Amino acid sequence: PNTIFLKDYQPPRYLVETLRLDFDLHETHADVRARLVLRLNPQGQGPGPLVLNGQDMELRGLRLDGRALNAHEYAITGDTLTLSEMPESGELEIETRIRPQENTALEGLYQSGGNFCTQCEAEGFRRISYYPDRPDVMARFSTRIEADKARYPVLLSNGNLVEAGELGNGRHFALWEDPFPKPSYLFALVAGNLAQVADTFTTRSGREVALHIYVQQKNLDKVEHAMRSLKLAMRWDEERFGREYDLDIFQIVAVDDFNMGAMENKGLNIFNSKYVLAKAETATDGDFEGIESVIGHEYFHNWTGNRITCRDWFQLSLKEGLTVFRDQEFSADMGSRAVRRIQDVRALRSMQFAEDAGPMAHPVRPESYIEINNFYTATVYEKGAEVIRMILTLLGREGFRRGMDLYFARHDGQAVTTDDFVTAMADANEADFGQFQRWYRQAGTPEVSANWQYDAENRTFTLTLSQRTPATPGQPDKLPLHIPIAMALLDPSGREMPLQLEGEETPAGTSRVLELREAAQTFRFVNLAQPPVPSLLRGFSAPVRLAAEYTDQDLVFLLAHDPDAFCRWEAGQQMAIKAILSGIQDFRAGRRLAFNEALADAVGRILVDDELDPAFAALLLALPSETYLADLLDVVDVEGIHVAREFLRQGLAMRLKDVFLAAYRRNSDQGPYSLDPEAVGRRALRNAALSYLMSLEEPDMTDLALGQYQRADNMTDSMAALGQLAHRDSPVRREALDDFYARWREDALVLDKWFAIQATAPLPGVLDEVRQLMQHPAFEIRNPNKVRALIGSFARGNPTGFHDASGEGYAFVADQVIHLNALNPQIAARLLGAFNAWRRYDPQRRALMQAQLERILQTPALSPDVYEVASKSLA
Ligand code: BAL
Ligand code: ZN
Repeated sequence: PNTIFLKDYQPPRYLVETLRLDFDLHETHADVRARLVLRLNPQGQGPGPLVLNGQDMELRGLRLDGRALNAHEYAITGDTLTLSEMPESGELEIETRIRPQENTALEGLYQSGGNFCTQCEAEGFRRISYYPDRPDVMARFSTRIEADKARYPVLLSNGNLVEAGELGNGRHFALWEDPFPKPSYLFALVAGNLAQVADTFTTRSGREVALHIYVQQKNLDKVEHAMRSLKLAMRWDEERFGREYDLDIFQIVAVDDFNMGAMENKGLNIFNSKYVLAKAETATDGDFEGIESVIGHEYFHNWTGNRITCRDWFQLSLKEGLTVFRDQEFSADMGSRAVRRIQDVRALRSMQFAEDAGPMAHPVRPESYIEINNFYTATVYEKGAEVIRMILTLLGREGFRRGMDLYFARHDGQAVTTDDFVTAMADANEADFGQFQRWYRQAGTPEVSANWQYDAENRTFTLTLSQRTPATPGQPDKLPLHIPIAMALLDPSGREMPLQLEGEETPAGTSRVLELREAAQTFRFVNLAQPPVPSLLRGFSAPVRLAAEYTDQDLVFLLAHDPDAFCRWEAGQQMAIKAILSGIQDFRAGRRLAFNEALADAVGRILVDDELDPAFAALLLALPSETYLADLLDVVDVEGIHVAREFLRQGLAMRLKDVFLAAYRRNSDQGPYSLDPEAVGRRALRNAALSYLMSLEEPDMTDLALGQYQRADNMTDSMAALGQLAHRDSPVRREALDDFYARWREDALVLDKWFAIQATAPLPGVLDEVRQLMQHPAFEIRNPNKVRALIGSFARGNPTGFHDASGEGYAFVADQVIHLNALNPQIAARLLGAFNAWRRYDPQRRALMQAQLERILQTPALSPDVYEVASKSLA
């Protein structure tokens, strides 16, 4: 397979002004006619051959300005069609036949649940028609769809419906026109038997927009939350960023078979049904939050992604990092900002930090790829969002808005680069982001060290910050980054002290952002009558690993007093990490594990603190994930991490059983189910308490969980209880799982939870259960949600199962990767990512994982997706 390099970028030779698509949909195939009005790109390389992309299709007609082309006038090689002679302008008509019914890769046009739908990002359009399938070719599309009316009563595409009608012989048609030029990756088509929920939204300039959400008839009662989220997102983008919706209609279609979460096609978003369908009985609070954020995310793409798109796929973070940042801000404004921030940091640390430390590490703007599908990563998305957030931190809210306004004004209708984005930010603020641009180019998670001294005599506090970014594949040496470190100094009562740097005449506020630009820098604060405790990296102001010289007392103090919620939470995490790491050492040395009593005091105080937001309290109680702990060790100790973490949980539960029980009960009498943040927080806190209580492995605690499971009127409480019962070897385990299945056997999304809960059980024999579940009638290997729920959860969410010393977990997952390679390469490559950290394990596990990677690499007909991940892992 070929490697594509950013440095080889060339503007397109020809542009497409308009594209007319005619689809004739049948039961065994689809016929597609494309008419492209082409003209020479004045910014291109001048006249020459026209190269179009196309894959898995049969060419049935090719005409230029009405004349059928002879065989010697074009050539099809591999996945391209080349016209040797192309005039400066002309109309090219291409007829192709494709087979959506046989498309298991779920890219291009395919079928899901008997309906037709599309997924074109990144390079799926080339499976629909020959076309310059690259984001810098933006055309005005019109799409006519013809199909059997009884089977496919709903016919949708991008833009506005301009005509529809009957055709006799049971067929009908619809014609859609999208007035906004767009790249092919934003094309969408849906034809199916779907029910509609309709609403309207009035934009701030008074235009009425029709909002239509399409789902299967049986799911009509699960759409309300998605519709509400959409309207909130539309209002929020007007208020926060001045962005108004631009078409008369906005449509969302939910499909069950989807590789990603959702897709932002212009005016016709297609969603994985997981991110649309919810009601209290079937969806957890986390699902509701996920829907709000993904609905927002796809809607926000209308401006950051669609109106302004990427020049090439190396610029993916231009739209994804920015849009994740926007959806994070949206969710923060809809609920608790502090809670959302901590959740985002947890996700970043457990996924992106691991990616940055592994063989697939790449910059936010990669320099090369084999398969672009492999670069829809936590680095491009979540680290990309952190980079945007740092710009906000450096410029302040108003300056950031000025930069966004200039970006929209300058680049609307264009396909641009991350450099263009940063330049707009800099220009609007007369700021220098030259060094900052390294964040886009350098891979790896920077390590920032902080140490300090208080000089009582001179009343000064000297803070030294230094930075270093570890080597990553292809990037041995790194330059210093421009890192915003938000900070404050706390007096012994926890109040922020006035901050005056040496050389400043007066103090400037009580919290500020230090700009670390050098490898090491010293900041001296003056006029401090008492020794402060520094509060550093407030709000997680940069995506770095901070090593700060805190004593145990400092951490206790910060956990109790820091006004910054992130730093407060982080102090608790650091205490837990210290305790677990020391437990791992004991475990390795064959010693009895020692319990740190200071932690029990701290947790006890959290549990009785009535002032705390319960959602925040629940986050404080959540122990660092096994994945994040693994990331902190030089050599991952699978058993040690699990044992030490459970020892801490059980130790806390033993010492604080009554307090946990009281917190459980206090947060139980909630009255009728509600989704307001207070009620969500109370459920989170009570279920956190339950997880500690269950670690006691006492029969009355099992009864508590069973009672909760039986009485629950909502999926959050039901799943929390079932998870506890299913993850312990209790006599009621099987009974509860069977009961859950019997109750939800008709609901595919709920069954995904049932699969995942079993796949993540830290119990012996789990792999056999997973194998059996693959034979279950509700399991379907062609459905990505099922693969993620069962196999993905085992590979990534069950460290003791996947890394079982026998190596059977590895062999099993490798078998599935090989099987999926032929069906759905994107999903296969994602699953294979579970092996990425193989070099960080003990020699036995390392050898076992390496052998599986080699076996995969030797598989015949390996997709570029799987080839890239396997070969880079072994490199
Ligand atoms: N553009 C792919 C799906 C998403 O990030 O919205
Ligand atoms: Zn996106």
